[in-house]
Amino acid sequence: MKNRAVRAFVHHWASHTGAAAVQVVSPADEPRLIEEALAAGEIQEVVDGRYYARSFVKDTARSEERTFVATGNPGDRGIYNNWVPSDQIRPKVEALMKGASAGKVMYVIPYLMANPGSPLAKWAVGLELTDNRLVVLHMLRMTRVGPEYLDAIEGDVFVRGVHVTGDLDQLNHGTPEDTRHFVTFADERLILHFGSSYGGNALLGKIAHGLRQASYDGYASGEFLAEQFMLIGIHDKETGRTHYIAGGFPSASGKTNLAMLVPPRALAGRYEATFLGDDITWLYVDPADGRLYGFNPEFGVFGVAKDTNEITNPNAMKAVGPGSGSLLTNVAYNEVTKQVWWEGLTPKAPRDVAGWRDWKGDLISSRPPELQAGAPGHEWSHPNSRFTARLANVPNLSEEWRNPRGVPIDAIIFGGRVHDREPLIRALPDLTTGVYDGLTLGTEATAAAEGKAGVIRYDPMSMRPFMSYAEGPYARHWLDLIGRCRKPPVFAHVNWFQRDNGRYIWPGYAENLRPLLWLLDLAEGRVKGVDTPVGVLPAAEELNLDGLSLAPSDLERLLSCDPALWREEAARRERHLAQFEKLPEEIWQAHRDLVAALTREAKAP
Ligand code: SPV
Ligand code: MN
Repeated sequence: MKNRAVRAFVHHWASHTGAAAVQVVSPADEPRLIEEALAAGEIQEVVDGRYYARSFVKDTARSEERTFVATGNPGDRGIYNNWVPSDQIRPKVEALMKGASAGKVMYVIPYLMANPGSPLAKWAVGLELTDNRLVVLHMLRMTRVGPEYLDAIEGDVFVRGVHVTGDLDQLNHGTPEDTRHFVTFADERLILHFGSSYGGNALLGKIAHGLRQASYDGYASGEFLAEQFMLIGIHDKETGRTHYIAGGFPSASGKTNLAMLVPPRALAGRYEATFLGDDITWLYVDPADGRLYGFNPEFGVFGVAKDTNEITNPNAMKAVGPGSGSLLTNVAYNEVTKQVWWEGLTPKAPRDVAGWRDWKGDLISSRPPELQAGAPGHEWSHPNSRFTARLANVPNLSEEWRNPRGVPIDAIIFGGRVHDREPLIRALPDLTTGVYDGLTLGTEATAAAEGKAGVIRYDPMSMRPFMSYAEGPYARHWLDLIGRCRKPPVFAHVNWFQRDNGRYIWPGYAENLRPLLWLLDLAEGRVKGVDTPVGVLPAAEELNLDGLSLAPSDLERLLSCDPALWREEAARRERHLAQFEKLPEEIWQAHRDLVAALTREAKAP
């Protein structure tokens, strides 16, 4: 590596962490690293060129409580970003990292979170140092890796990341003495993560750089947004046109399934859905045409395995299929047949349990017979088990995925899990109501997550765990940036999760294409919809339901809004928004407009 700042950074941290050796990684190292990881027992072979890994049992997901944003400016403190002053936390993390990689190789991973030539490329250059070979194998799938990306820059404009695994058994997980620290020093463009080897805790390009650092950079420069959004193209073979939709949904609520969807059979003759991204979108306005452009800064998919199957996500099944080189983490593994299984892959776990081990590595055959088929709390796979696949293996990958400019965004949608109040889709009249809607995005706690089942957890723009600066300025930046568009995207809120006594009313998955087509029709004036206090809803006959049988009463439920439930929600929103300092007046006005419309509805005869 030629860049002086890069060399100085590597020398400093190799010495600080006590690493025994330093290796610069490029994609050509993949076969050797795979051989080494197999020999070391860090991964095992899955039939036809795929690999399996188990994490430490207490290290299976991001830890929001142990994730911090640190800067020198107290004005960056928000409600959700866990802000701490840099000078307070930096010595603690450095002390924890001191000597903690002794005897290990420090891998140097130069990467780019964009296509080369992207207008945002300068914000996309990063360097991750890690003492974990499995993290390198993940990074080789999730990011564009290569020394050339750093050799190409002059000076020191790159994100510096250091990942030290730590002694995973000695970190006091979940106790007051928990020593895990995942810190983004956003105003220094420095990321220090200690105490995990899993997902976003360890792959620093993904959410530490791709979301936390990048959203801070986008705000500080005034140039762009970085959001936890999926990105999909919808191609109409009749008109020859393709529209692009970006969408924010809280973690693990179906972004990957939506982005990879295969149109239902009755619509497949006319429409094609193409994949651009399933988790992160960077957005900017091109002054040349005044449009919002977006691209996926990632190179791979780190998708939830649970419930992924041929019906929910056939494209994901191909992306992780034979010959894909994918990694599977914390699913169940059969060491005899070298197969993998996870809950929801098939309706029932394999009947012949010979050779099968659960995600913790325990033999299924050693369980009491009544638990061998799995049971709540005794699943074969972990609920946050994941597959790591390269974008190039996704069958419906858009041809535009290599376009450095990205794609023009026609619509932005938000969606959470809400069982009764949110209709299937409601279009929002303008940017301000769109931003207001994003800030009040909520999802119901499931039994597995914190909070009481059914209670709304607000997740502004689906960025709650990734916020790097305060919510008020965040809203302002959204209004200002998209406000520069001469042709701004349309906004809508979607909900696939309405229930009637526990039964999902909408079939979801591939059928989710239908409300999106309606939104595009609305944007182009082909349909009018029905005005309601919460936005424009489809008239029943406007939704293309070819090939789908839906009871008329279900359709009515899906396309209506209950003002009484919405008035309760408006009161909750008021408390939610009141937490945010410097919230733009336009957002409060949008809130008051909603309340006034709901009140008028209540008074109407
Ligand atoms: C998420 O939790 O939203 C993810 C997975 O995308 S991780 O990268 O682990 O954060
Ligand atoms: Mn995510």
